[in-house]
Amino acid sequence: MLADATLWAWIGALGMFAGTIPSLWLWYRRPSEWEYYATLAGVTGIAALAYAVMGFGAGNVATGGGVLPVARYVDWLLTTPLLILYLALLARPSRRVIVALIAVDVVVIAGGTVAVVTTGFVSWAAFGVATLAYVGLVYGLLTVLPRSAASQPDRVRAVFGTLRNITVVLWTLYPVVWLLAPTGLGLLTASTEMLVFVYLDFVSKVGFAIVAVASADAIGYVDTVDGDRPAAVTGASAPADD
Ligand code: RET
Repeated sequence: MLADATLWAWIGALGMFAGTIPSLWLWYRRPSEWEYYATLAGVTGIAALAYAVMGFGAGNVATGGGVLPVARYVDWLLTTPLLILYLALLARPSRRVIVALIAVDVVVIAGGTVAVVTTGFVSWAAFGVATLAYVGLVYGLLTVLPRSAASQPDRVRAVFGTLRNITVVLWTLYPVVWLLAPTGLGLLTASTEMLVFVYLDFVSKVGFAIVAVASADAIGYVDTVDGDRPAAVTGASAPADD
């Protein structure tokens, strides 16, 4: 069982590493659009590291509620905000909206973490809080971000729509897998859970990055909120600049 989970982790690490190369390449070729490619490279690069840690069998912490794969939850905590940030770099909402979406996302992942390390009522309550936060996040992705994206040119709106849909559909499978896995109802084994999460992570990160890179022409059309020069030129107006 453990050997299987380790194998899947290494497959994940290799896949994520390979999936980082196109973003690094564009970062190098188009330095003026660096925030976009750095965000994408961060998503897959962090995941490659996290899977390598899991491949070495490190980072599993035994807790009262069960084993917490720290690398996985740290990965999610860092990369899900980056994926949201990429959507925001296309839709260009206000900074407040970006902060709110990322804050809600952190509640989702933190709630999931608490649910893993606790048992009984506390665990299910944490799962409930995380799920409610997730519903709020989906609302933001389906209604708030598109309102900002509406003022973007057609090409930007189309790419935003595709990436946003990939995100909403795939992310929604995570709590389902979590529920079926040993963390929830225990209908899946730990190695099947690992396999399914590697697959989901791969499509939601590398799939996202490949669609983003293949549609990178759209970046040239993005209108920033507080000015009509590209963020890479004004610097100050770019949400990624903190
Ligand atoms: C948990 C359990 C608690 C309830 C919910 C969850 C949602 C997790 C999500 C994770 C997404 C991860 C991604 C990783 C890599 O790209 C924490 C499983 C709602 C949405 C996209």
